[in-house]
Amino acid sequence: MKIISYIKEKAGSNKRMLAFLVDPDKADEKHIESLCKKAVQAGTDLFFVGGSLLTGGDLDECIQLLKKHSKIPVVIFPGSPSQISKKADALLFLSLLSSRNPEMLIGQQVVAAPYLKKSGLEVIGTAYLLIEGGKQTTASYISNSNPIPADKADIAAYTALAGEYMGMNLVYLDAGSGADQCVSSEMIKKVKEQISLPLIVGGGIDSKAKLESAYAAGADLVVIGNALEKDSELF
Ligand code: 1GP
Repeated sequence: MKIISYIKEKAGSNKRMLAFLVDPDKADEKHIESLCKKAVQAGTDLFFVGGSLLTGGDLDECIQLLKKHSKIPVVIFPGSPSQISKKADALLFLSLLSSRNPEMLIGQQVVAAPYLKKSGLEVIGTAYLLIEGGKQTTASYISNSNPIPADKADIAAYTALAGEYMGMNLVYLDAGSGADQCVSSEMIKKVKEQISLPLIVGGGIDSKAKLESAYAAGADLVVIGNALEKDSELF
C-alpha cells in the first residue's frame, strides 16, 4: 500500500498517527535498535528520516538499520536535495510555503526532481509551514526564511489552503526541532477547519499533554524527534 493512501485512509477514519523523527547523524546500530523497540511499543506508524543539517550521518545506512530492526515504513523528510535514498518507502516533497524564498519554494525541488525520478520512490507533495516556536530553529536559519508568527493562525490556515489548492497531498505545521513552544491548539484548529488534507504537526512536542492537545486540536499525524532521546512518560 502506498504511504499516502495509508495516511489518507487513517486520517479519513479519524485515527491518530504517530511518526518518530530519526536523525541520521545518530544512527549507530544500538541506538536504532532501541528506537525501533520504542516505536513498536508506541504503535508508531512511520519513521521520518532527515534533517535541516546533517553533519556526516549516512542516510542509506540509517534507513537500512531501521529496516533491519522493524517493519515500520520509512519516509524521508529531506532538508536538502542530497537527502534521497532508494532504500526508503517514500519522500515528503516539501515546498516551504511559509517562506518567501524561491529556493525553498521551488529551486531545490527542481534540483532534486531528476534524482527522485531515478530513485523510484513514492513522492508525496507536502505543503510545509514553519511556525515560530519561541526561538530560531535550525530549519528557519538554514532555509533563510521567517516562520509564520505563532499568533497568526489565519496566515497559517490560508497558507495551508493555498497548498491544498496547488494540489499538494499533505500539510505539515512545524515549530522546528527542539522548539520551546509547539504549534498552538488554536492554530492547529484553524488550519484543520480550512483544509481537507491530512495534517501533520511537529516541533517541540515533548510531553503527553502536548501530544494529546495536538491530536485534540485536529492533528492527524504527530511527529516526535528530540523527546525520543529523553522522555519515557510520553510513550
Ligand atoms: C521537527 O517536527 C519535527 O521537524 C520534530 O521536532 O525534534 O522538537 O520533536 P522535535
